[in-house]
Amino acid sequence: MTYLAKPRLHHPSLGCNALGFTRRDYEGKVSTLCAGCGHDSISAAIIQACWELDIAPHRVAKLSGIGCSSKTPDYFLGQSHGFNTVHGRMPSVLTGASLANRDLIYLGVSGDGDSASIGIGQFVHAIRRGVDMVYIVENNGVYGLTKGQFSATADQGSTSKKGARNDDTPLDLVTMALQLGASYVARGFSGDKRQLVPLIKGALSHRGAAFLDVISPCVAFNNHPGSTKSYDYVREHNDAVNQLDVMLPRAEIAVDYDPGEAIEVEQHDGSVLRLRKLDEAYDPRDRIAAMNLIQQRQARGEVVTGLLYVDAGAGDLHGHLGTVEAPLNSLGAAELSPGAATLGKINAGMR
Ligand SMILES: Cc1ncc(C[n+]2csc(CCOP(=O)(O)OP(=O)(O)O)c2C)c(N)n1
Ligand code: SF4
Ligand SMILES: [Mg+2]
Repeated sequence: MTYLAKPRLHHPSLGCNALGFTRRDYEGKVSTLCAGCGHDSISAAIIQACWELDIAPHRVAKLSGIGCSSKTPDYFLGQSHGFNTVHGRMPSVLTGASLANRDLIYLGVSGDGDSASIGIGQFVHAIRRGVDMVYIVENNGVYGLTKGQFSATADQGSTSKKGARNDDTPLDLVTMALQLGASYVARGFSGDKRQLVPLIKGALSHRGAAFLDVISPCVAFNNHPGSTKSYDYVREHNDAVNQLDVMLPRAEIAVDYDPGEAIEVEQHDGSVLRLRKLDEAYDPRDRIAAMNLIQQRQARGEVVTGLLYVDAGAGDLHGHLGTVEAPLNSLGAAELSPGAATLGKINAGMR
């Protein structure tokens, strides 16, 4: 029933952002996912983050693969560019689009099946190349769309709805992203909007490969007592290392943190990430420490969340390749043709 359209009427009391848009202007079609699916909460957090950051919807390109998670770009940012790729192929299409037009903000949305199984090679290379993007995996530990088979992120010893045990070793996409050189790495939980919205805002303000793994329970197939991706399990085992707020260069934001030790990280665009430490010893600028902590806590069955790593000075694929600033479709013959004299020099150099 994806033909369902939301009423365009805006209540006059709805607040506007600096562009004059209400939150409704960032919504998409009515979701057709199961009621209570974590993925819908992530869509709501993306809407909130883009609205709060005053991002014009037409400046966003949202790309996805196949799965319930990959359907979600239809349910947010209805005025943005969108491309739904073949299963697991979102990262390469996003890479190509980003190279062709660096003016847009690239938001890749994927699932644990889409990224950790069929698309694992694509995930690895997009991260390793430092594509300037926000890459969100909506991680429920199962292939929701095809009725709940274990995915590669399902924990060893966790059980399916019918009681079958998963004996395979899980892939941890956060640890992989850290090892592959992602410059902004976070883990969130769809049931914690207060934590998730700032994590997405920080990622949208970041230049380089930003990766977010969001635990997102599948209420139809993976929300039972033997699951480690259920609402109950994640609430009980969630170990948040910090609380983030994003301060834009133009506006002071009131932060409702309790007093405590804080770290401030300034990003390329002048925005400041303010992190209040919940784990006093944790420094999100130390990649190795992040990998160690995740492994230690994982061995204890805990789910570490928060902004796990950030390198605000990291480069991106455009910097590595020295690409032009202008979108390729705006270049004319004068920029594209080197001219007879230059061609002559190149040819002479090869003789
Ligand atoms: C090439 C190909 N192989 C297999 C499928 C079947 N298929 C559709 S979605 C999916 C997995 C989706 O799992 P995930 O990415 O975790 O998304 P979720 O539905 O859990 O959000 C599979 C295997 C397909 N559509 N295309
Ligand atoms: S099957 Fe699972 S992942 Fe898919 S919409 Fe339903 S609850 Fe969400
Ligand atoms: Mg899944």
